[in-house]
Amino acid sequence: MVYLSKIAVAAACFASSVLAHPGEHHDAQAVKREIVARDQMASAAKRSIDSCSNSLKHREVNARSVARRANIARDIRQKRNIKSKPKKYRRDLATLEIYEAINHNETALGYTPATPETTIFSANTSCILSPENTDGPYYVTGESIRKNVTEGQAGIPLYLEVQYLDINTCLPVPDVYVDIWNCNSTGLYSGVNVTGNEGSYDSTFLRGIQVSDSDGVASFETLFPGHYDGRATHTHLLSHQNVSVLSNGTIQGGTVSHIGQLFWNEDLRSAVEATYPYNTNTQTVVSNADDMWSIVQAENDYDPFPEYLYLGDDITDGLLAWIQIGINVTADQTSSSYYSVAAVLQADGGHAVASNFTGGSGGNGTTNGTAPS
Ligand SMILES: *[C@@H]1O[C@H](CO)[C@@H](O)[C@H](O)[C@H]1NC(C)=O
Ligand SMILES: *[C@@H]1O[C@H](CO)[C@@H](O)[C@H](O)[C@H]1NC(C)=O
Ligand SMILES: *[C@@H]1O[C@H](CO)[C@@H](O)[C@H](O)[C@H]1NC(C)=O
Ligand SMILES: *[C@@H]1O[C@H](CO)[C@@H](O)[C@H](O)[C@H]1NC(C)=O
Ligand SMILES: *[C@@H]1O[C@H](CO)[C@@H](O)[C@H](O)[C@H]1NC(C)=O
Ligand SMILES: *[C@@H]1O[C@H](CO)[C@@H](O)[C@H](O)[C@H]1NC(C)=O
Ligand SMILES: *[C@@H]1O[C@H](CO)[C@@H](O)[C@H](O)[C@H]1NC(C)=O
Ligand SMILES: *[C@@H]1O[C@H](CO)[C@@H](O)[C@H](O)[C@H]1NC(C)=O
Ligand SMILES: *[C@@H]1O[C@H](CO)[C@@H](O)[C@H](O)[C@H]1NC(C)=O
Ligand SMILES: *[C@@H]1O[C@H](CO)[C@@H](O)[C@H](O)[C@H]1NC(C)=O
Ligand SMILES: CC(=O)N[C@H]1CO[C@H](CO)[C@@H](O)[C@@H]1O
Repeated sequence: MVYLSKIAVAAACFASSVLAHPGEHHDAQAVKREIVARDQMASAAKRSIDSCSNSLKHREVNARSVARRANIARDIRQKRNIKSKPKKYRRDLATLEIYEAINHNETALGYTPATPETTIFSANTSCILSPENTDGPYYVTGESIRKNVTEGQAGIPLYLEVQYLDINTCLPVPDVYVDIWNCNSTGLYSGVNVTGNEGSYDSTFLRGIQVSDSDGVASFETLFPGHYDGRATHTHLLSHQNVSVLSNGTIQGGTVSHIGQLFWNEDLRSAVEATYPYNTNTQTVVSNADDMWSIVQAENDYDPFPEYLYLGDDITDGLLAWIQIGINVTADQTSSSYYSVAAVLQADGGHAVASNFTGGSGGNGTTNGTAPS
């Protein structure tokens, strides 16, 4: 994955008198088994995607993506009246600007098989299946289809574009309903009952669903996640297919084709954490390296970090981030132990669901960046 998950989740409730997220406790043996299973799955998917990633259609999709991202960056900057130059990190801004220029000229998007791949893959991003990862103990079903999930909370605005590609064809997958959730800038999730947010089943901040378009793209206006004890900073994503859309703007039924997490590059996380109100969070910060599963899959195959662009000079101007996620459209993760539902939101509010969360991955609080053997 995509990046999604090279890292898996980690977990670990560090021994502490204050456990902000006591539900996030994992069985080490179960985790080891699941990491092996996930690696096998990812490896099959990688072979699968390698066979089509050089196809003209796939490359055209990538070219359109570059143009679309450049457009989005321009639009948001205009909307927020940001005048300073955007900064591109992890990739050189020059590359983005080249594509931004190309974007005005549709002819230039007509890449041929002779176009160098490096020109087309603007982001050093290749689409590889993102290994499945646990959805953790805080997934809530019944959330609303909405793009802007911020509910006015304070934090760094994050415009997140997620593109789903079929690992067997390398083509975009439309009509994927994507559930997103992450903790807020001070480290708490909505919709669940955790220390600091007891019984707040009715809250919905930073949760919502978007559907992918013909280019496989779903995008959210959210906030960069904060951090909490025992886990590196991350954003959860869960993709549904073949769902029914209900008249009240929620979804029902279908399959869960992918469960994953996005991790955020350390430099970026530190820059965010230096701003208010992230810097008021007293929970322990866990680096990606210390999120025990991060080194398990430190291979070139997966890059769990989204690409990102500072929309202006200052990080508080917001970020545009994007990632491609390779999915197996015929898979259904609902019977996997990675799938666990904490609560369900209904017309009369949120309700807890008896938890069957078994961990999926993570440590037991005694490990520290050490891969299970
Ligand atoms: C559009 O792009 C094509 C292909 O790169 C180029 O030949 C043409 O001159 C461009 N037209 C304009 C108006 O930029
Ligand atoms: C991809 O990354 C490599 C190594 O960081 C860099 O040399 C190369 O220029 C990058 N390519 C693009 C298209 O950004
Ligand atoms: C998202 O919604 C909040 C209010 O819930 C609003 O303050 C904010 O401006 C919206 N964001 C965008 C990008 O429209
Ligand atoms: C994060 O959520 C908690 C629980 O709802 C709330 O008390 C806190 O104010 C929120 N943080 C921000 C920055 O809104
Ligand atoms: C929230 O969790 C606490 C501690 O586990 C428990 O005592 C309380 O009953 C729970 N509240 C609700 C509304 O589920
Ligand atoms: C995709 O999912 C199907 C159904 O679960 C499975 O049979 C197949 O092996 C998977 N493909 C890959 C590449 O993982
Ligand atoms: C866990 O609970 C959810 C929601 O009740 C259920 O759909 C799923 O099948 C359960 N998973 C397992 C592995 O039992
Ligand atoms: C949406 O409609 C479904 C079906 O009637 C219902 O079960 C669910 O509680 C409703 N959700 C909300 C948030 O109103
Ligand atoms: C945590 O996991 C380690 C390694 O598997 C094990 O040796 C240790 O006994 C476990 N500790 C607890 C409290 O479960
Ligand atoms: C965690 O791992 C790092 C790097 O291996 C090591 O330097 C550090 O001492 C470890 N911390 C604990 C508490 O074991
Ligand atoms: C069972 C079922 O309806 N599967 C469909 C789910 O959606 C994909 C496309 O998103 C179809 O290819 C499947 O046939």
